[in-house]
Amino acid sequence: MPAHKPLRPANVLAAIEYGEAHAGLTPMPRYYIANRQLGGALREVWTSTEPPHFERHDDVALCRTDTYLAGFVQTAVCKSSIEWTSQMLMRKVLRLVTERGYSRLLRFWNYVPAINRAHDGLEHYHRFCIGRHKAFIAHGCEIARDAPAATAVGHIAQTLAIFFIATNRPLVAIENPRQLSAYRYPRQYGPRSPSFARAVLSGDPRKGDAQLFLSGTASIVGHRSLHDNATAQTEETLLNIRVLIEQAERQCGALFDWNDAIALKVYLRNVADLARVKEMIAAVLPTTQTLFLQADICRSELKVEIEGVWNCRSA
Ligand code: 3EB
Repeated sequence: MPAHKPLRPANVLAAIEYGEAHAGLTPMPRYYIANRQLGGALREVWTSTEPPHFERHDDVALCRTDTYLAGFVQTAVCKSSIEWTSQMLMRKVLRLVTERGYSRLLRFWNYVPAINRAHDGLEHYHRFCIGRHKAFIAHGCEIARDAPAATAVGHIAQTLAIFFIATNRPLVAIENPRQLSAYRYPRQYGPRSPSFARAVLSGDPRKGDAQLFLSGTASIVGHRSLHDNATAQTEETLLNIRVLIEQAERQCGALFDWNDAIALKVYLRNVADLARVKEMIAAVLPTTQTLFLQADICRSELKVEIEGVWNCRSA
């Protein structure tokens, strides 16, 4: 939401600021990601109808409600330790959410330093994927059932930063029929496949109270990246998103209106693509708050990635 809008602090779980922290004495937990916000001054604000309680566990900042546990943690990594650090940090988060009774993984954002750079012949992103996968397996996760919706993009700071939301309510994982599930990607994309679901539904669609959390979605069909320019990639990505939402409707007996997007976040590799991509998104979702962020995307040929949260319609 725009930084100038008044907030009801009692219901704010977390506010995430990008680029530079906004001035102001807002009494809420603020997290900070150094990646530049493009053409706007929005902050990402997570709210709940339930009152939040704030805690710390070591270096993990936590906010819990009756239903959700959200948290933020970051740690310095050197290039030879990305795999190990990812595994340790992820294990810590998984243990923590389970110990507190919020064992269902809803949404993870992973900011990986120098994500496209390689160390000893293996890209940092692939090292992150190995560490994450080991942590999920060690925790007893069945990837196809338990993996959260996620985003993994480049962090311009030298830390691995993870923001997560877990819950004690059942979740439904949704896959995209146009895309091979990421956890089934062939080995050409790295020794361990990325552990995430294309989308996760939280809540009860029959009561008209449910939200669909879309993972970062890119111009991938099957397992291949398509198109070399941001315009065509955005077109393909929007189609992927439409198909994914339709799949969620079929699978969950839920109804989603395309225009009920609560918020979108768009990651752009190249600032030069901002105007065109912004225009394309405004053309299809004119009233949705959209935050544009400069970020490297996990495959070096990808120029754009889009994520969002959709509200379910009452039946
Ligand atoms: C893709 O579909 C694009 O590794 O957590 C998107 C969302 C992507 C999440 C992750 C990766 C991740 O494979 C990349």
